[in-house]
Amino acid sequence: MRYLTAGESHGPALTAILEGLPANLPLDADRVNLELARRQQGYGRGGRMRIEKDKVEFLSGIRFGQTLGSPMTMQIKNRDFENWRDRMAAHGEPPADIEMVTRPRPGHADLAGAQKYNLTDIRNVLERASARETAARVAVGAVAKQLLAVFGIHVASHVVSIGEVASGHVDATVIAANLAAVDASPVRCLDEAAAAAMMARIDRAKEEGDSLGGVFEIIITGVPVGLGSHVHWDRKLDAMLARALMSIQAIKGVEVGGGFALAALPGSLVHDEIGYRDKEGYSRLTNRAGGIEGGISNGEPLVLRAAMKPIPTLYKPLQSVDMADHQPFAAAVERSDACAVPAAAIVGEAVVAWEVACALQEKLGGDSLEEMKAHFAVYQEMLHTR
Ligand code: EPS
Repeated sequence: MRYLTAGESHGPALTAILEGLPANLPLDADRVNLELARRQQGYGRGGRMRIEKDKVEFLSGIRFGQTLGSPMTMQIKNRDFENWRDRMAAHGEPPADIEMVTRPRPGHADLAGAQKYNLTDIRNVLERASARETAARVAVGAVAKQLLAVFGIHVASHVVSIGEVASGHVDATVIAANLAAVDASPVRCLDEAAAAAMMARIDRAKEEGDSLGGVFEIIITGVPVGLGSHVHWDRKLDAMLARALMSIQAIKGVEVGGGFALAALPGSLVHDEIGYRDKEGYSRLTNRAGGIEGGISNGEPLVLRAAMKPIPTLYKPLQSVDMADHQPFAAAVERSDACAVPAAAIVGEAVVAWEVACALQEKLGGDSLEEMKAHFAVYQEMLHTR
């Protein structure tokens, strides 16, 4: 399975094309819209989210609520396009009073993008580099989640830290079982004291014209043994998941299971001991591996974390150089999010859901949902004989 997204932040719409989905998968548009709404939440979001109310439209690949096996097109309109019609017009001349963006923001794709693509107006870079694109990826992930749910696989997430404010430890299984409570927190954090401190920290960053990053955790339960493979680098499940998470705007690091902390421990305190029970089969007594050994899912929940850097669009100006005259400047912006870590966690759920769905589809094969289900049943039986 594969997908592409297209669309500029202030263009008419975002589009995603998904290919390789099995036929006969029931798809509920409301569940896609629910995921889109989850991404729009979060303490610290800026003015743009008051304009947008993301809704999906299916343009192909589905009939009477079920996939056809043909490429699926999804579209999310940008309401803000109404305010940008002239400046983002597909044809004609630019309006006489158009303001070119020539001042690159440190930390954004602005300068490197303009240099690479030989563009004089940085808007031609930032429109696509914008995290607006993640709305399309959340729609894609919402489809993947509906496929995964058929096989009892569920994806959850929560925010572990914002700036220097960290949540107390909450077990991954508690998060997976209490996703509605996580969603009810404006910072998507179950530790109420930490959540209050995170919001206070975001308020302070806003007052100071600054922005904040943080860390979120993704938990996927119900993943069967055997997704991904040890045989090739690009089939390793942890590699697929890390790449997907790193591809989210502003993500600078990914951990699997115990992650970086494991490097400081001896092996005897790291590796998960193996147990066996007659009816349930094999298990791990701990899950420091984050559910993946040798690039293969081992039947334990997948646990991944991603670190998001602070958003580079700041009210507090940083030193940069104008591309029009190479003169230094330090200018403020008009509109930005102070913190988008809670939203990024939803995007993380989506991209990970897609990768797990791809690995499941590769494991089971099949052009229809019925075929996938039949292969799944055979595989489950085989596992019980090992
Ligand atoms: C973004 C800048 C802001 C964010 C945007 C990402 O948009 P604008 O430039 O229109 O104020 O709100 O995020 C979204 C629109 C979204 O849907 O997440 C950026 O520069 O990356």
